[in-house]
Amino acid sequence: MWGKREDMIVHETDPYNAEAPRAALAGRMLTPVEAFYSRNHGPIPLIDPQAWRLTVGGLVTRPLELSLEDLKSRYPARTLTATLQCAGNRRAGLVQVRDIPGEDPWGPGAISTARWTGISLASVLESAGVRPGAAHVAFGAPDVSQIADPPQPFGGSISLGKALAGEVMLAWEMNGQPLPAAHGAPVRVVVPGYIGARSVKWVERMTVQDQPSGNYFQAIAYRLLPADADPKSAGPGDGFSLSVVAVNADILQPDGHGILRAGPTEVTGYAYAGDDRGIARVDVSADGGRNWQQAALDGQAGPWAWRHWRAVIDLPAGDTEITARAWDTAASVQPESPEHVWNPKGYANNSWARLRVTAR
Ligand SMILES: Nc1nc2c(c(=O)[nH]1)N[C@H]1C(S)=C(S)[C@@H](COP(=O)(O)O)O[C@H]1N2
Ligand SMILES: [Mo]
Repeated sequence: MWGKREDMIVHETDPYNAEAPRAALAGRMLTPVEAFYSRNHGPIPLIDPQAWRLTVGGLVTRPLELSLEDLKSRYPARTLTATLQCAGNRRAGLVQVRDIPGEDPWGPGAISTARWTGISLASVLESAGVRPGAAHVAFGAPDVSQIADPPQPFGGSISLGKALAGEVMLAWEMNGQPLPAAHGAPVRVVVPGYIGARSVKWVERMTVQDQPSGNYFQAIAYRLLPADADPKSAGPGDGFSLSVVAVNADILQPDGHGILRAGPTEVTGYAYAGDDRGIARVDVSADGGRNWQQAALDGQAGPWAWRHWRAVIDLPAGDTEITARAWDTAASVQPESPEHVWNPKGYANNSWARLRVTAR
């Protein structure tokens, strides 16, 4: 379905929501498009690239209407490797603490990395001329979500400061291929370092404004509520808005299936931190965090990409819980327990990676 691997873990078919199994992400700096997670709140639209237009309005001196050809011919093209992580990545760990009705129990695969080709959003904003009073850039898409209350097209916004930082892109290619429908064809926003929800797919409207977007997925969903809040009655402005991704990591290999051989065992995984944070260190433990050893970090595919890591542990016979935790360059470390970060919508679980394995 949608050009994905047969072994994708499909949480929903309509709308399509799927992540790759751990093994499909292991050891790959770039995620093949067929393994890249897909997160949708409504039906995937099929858009004629010839007919597609992007309007730029709001607090600008020159409102624009741009075709795909305009984007390609008027602005300098660029390519950037960036990781996208859904705010719901690793929600399954929170669900084990307490049920989270109405949200998919994503495993560690709601994160993927691609080489994105397109243009810098800043160059479009520059050509439109941002007027005084502007503080946010809102994005609108055509996919109408029945999950929203009331049902509405998907949208969101980022601060003007982030929008003008060079890394935010309007992209039409991933990994050298035109964007497939499931990833936003013909053009999507890519906001490196922020939760995936801000990387609006099939973008057709950009509005420069003095406030964040009033869209359901900015004003109500993708906000972190206190643990005792009722998500069904949450209104605009409750909790706080999610944007920058906190330090996170998970284990990709072993993958928890089958029986391993006791003895030296290679453990690999990913670590990621948003915005100007990098991964400084990853620790791995085979005894619940009493003793840690440092993993080796694989090469870095640029400042906006995840970091893969590997360590060889001495795996005892029997059942073991392997744990891992990453530190970022600001010395933030992942919290030990999902109980500490549990929230009613199940966002931003960055507690220690934990994987149960059996060895003989
Ligand atoms: N128009 C639109 N854009 C969207 C979404 C959506 O449902 N509709 N989902 C968002 C969310 S929550 C995430 S995590 C990313 C996922 O991007 P992907 O499907 O390319 O992995 O797209 C974001 N952009
Ligand atoms: Mo997401």
